[in-house]
Amino acid sequence: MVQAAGLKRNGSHDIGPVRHDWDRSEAEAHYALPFADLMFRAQSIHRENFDPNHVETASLLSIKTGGCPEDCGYCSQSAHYDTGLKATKLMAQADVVATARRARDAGASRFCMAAAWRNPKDRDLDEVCGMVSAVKDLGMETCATLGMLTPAQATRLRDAGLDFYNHNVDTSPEFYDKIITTRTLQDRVDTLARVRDAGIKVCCGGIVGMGEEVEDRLGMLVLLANLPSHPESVPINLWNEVEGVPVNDTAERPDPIALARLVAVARILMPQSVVRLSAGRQYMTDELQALCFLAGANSIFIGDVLLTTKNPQRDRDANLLDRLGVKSRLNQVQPAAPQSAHD
Ligand code: SAM
Ligand code: DTB
Ligand code: SF4
Repeated sequence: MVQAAGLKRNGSHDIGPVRHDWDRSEAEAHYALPFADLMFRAQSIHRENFDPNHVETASLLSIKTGGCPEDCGYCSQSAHYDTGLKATKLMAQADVVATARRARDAGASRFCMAAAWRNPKDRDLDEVCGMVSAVKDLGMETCATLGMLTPAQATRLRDAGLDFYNHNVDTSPEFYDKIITTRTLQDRVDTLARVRDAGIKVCCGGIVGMGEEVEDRLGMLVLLANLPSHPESVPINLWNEVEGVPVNDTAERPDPIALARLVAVARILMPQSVVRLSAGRQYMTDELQALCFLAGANSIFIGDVLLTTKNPQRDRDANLLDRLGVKSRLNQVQPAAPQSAHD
């Protein structure tokens, strides 16, 4: 068996440099460690790089919903499937800014604007750049996810004040073709390079629970960790059920312990990246979320909806973070009802 790099017999470890040459067998070796050793290693690395008692809070808005020409087999917004979702036009800037302000006042520090496009048309980008600048003026970090970008479009978004661009690899190279056929993994990697070259921070992760094997989940993490720079944000989505999409035929929700192990491996492979527990927290118990925070997750989406699917209610999140003694903007703006840590 491959030795999990840097782990000493007593469970302590040497924290090496940030690496971009991970082998899948190393990820597998970490994943297979006794749970206590894996969690200790991940938590130690987490503490070297982050405040272990802080969780970032981001908020999402679908600024253009549905009717998407891509065939992502998990997505409610693809025009290829009958999901019952009504397609809408691009929202007006004033409505987007009003939503961002409410999200900020409810405790979000980052606002992510998502559009169901294969790629933005230049006239749409004019509109989105206006939204980005206006949301930035609210004092929030800005993020957008609009599909594939040209270099010139990435530069325009940066000039408008975009801090992050979300574009996911979604799954392992081996499983990718079973889920999406209308754009290749290489197309995605090319967009990520354009975003990076424009000086925008990268948010890139994927989905688990679509019927992939553990090796695919680890393959996805290795793919992310071996990009020329680690994404600053790594969203790990648990597939949120959607009627009418092909993933329904293969989906299998991961064992909760497997999910905590995966988060720990993400933390070890990408020690300085913010790891976000993204979609699918609605299916997670408080205890599993706590384990994932221990494993190194340090960001969540807040708000009752993500784009088209459900997210835990704000009060539940505020209460959970409060019971864990986690500091976040969520607790600062409206503290959860007091509850003893010993209840
Ligand atoms: N259309 C753009 C794109 O695909 O790049 C941006 C929006 S898309 C909804 C962003 C990401 O959300 C996807 O890449 C996928 O990882 C995630 N996602 C979409 N539907 C999901 C679902 N039902 N459950 C979990 N994650 C999902
Ligand atoms: C990401 O990785 N997760 C977010 C964000 N990037 C854009 C999207 C989750 C979407 C969940 C399905 C939905 O609500 O439609
Ligand atoms: Fe379109 Fe994005 Fe959904 Fe794929 S994930 S169908 S690109 S909105």
